Amino acid sequence: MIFSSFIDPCRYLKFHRSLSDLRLNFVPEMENHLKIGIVCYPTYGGSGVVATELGKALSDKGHEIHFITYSQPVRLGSAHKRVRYHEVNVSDYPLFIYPPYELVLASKMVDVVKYEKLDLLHVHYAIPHASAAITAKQVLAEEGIHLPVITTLHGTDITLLGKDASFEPVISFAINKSDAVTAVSHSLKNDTYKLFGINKDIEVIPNFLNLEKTEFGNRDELRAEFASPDEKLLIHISNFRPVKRILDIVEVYAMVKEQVKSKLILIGDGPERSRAEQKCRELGLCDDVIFVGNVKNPMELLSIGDIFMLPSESESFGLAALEAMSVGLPVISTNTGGLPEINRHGVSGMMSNVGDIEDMAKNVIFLLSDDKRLEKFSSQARLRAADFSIEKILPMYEKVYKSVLATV
Ligand code: GMT
Repeated sequence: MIFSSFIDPCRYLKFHRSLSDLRLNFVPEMENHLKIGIVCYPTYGGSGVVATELGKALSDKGHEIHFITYSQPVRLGSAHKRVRYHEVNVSDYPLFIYPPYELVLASKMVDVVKYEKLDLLHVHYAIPHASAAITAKQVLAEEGIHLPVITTLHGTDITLLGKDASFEPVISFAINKSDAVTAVSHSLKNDTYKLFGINKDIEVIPNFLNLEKTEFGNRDELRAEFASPDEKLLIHISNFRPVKRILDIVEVYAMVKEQVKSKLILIGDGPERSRAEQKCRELGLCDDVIFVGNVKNPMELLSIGDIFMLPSESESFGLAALEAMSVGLPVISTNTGGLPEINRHGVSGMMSNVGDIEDMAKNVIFLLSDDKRLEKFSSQARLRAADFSIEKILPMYEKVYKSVLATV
C-alpha cells in the first residue's frame, strides 16, 4: 500500500489522455503498483546487476517492470512475473560508421512509455542512458505526456568518462534535467559535484543484495575442484579493466603464497587479463592462479572462498566486495572512493592505500594465518553486508518514485 497517498486522479488524466487509456490503466494504479521502465547495461558490470536485481525485486512487490536494453540482462535469468524485456536493435546501414544507438534507444523509450503506459523511467548509468531518457522525455512532452526520469549514477560514468571533456556538457545536462538523481555512495555524490556543473540534489542510495535469493550447489564438492583441504582460497571478481589493478592482486598473492598454502581464483574477463596471465607465468604461479573467466553465478564461487581482494584504483561502491561479504568473505581492499563506506577496517576486512601491495599482503597473511581470527572477520563481514539488504534499500527507491510522481 505504499503509493496510496499520492494517487491523484488529476495527474492520471493529465498523463493518460483518452478515456480508453484511463480505463485500461486505472485498475493497476488503484492497486498502488507502478509501471516502471528500467534502462541499464545488460552485461556483467555492477550497474547492470543492481538494475536487474532492483527490477526483479520491484516486480516481486507487484510493480510491472519493463527492461529496455540491447540484449537480455545477464542476471535476469528465467522469466519473472510482471517483468518484460524490450530489445533495442540498431539497424546496420552503410552510411553509419557509428551506429546511432542513443537515438534508437530514445525512440524505443518513447514507444515503450507510450504503448505500455509507463509511469516513469529509471535509467542506470549516465552515458548514454540518461541523455537518451531526456531526449525521450522531451519527445513525449510534445505529445502532452509527462515522463518522470530517475537517473542513478554508478561510478565509471562519472569518475572515468565524466572527466572526458567530450562527454561533460551532455552528462551535466542530462543529470540536471532528470527529475531525480541518485548515486550509489557519498563518495560518488561528491565526485559528481566536483566534476560537473550540477544544480540538482543527489540522493545517496547504496547498492544492495538480495540475500534470500542466492542459491548454491554442494559447496564442499565445488571447493575441492579448486583447492585441497589445507589450502586457503583467495578470490577476485571484476571486468579486468586497468582501474581494478589486477596485477597488484597477482603480486600480493605471490607474497602470500610464500607463507600460506593457498590458491587464487580470478573471476571475470577484460583488457588486463593477458597481462595478468603473463605476470603469473613470470612469477611461476600458473598452477596456483585459476582464471575462470565470466561466470553466470559468481556467488557460488564466492561462497567457497576465504578472502576477497579488491585493490582498485577507484571504486564508487564495490558491489563485488559486498557480494563477497554476504557469503562471509572478509575483504582486502584499497581505501579509495566508496569502499570505506562498505568495508570496515579491522571488522569486515582490511584496507590499504592504492598500490601498497606489501600492506595488502601483510593483511591477507594476518587473516589467513589464524583460523579463529578469520572466522571472526567472516561473521563480521556477513553482518556488515546485512546492512545493505534489499529490504532496507528498495523502499528508498520507492520513495524517490513516489516523490517524482507527486510533483506531476
Ligand atoms: O566496476 C566497473 O568497472 C563496472 C561499473 C559498472 O558500470 O557496472 O561499476 C561501477 O558501478 C558499480 C555498481 O554501482 C559499483 O559497484 C562499482 O564500484 C563501479 N565501478 C567503479 O567505480 C570503478
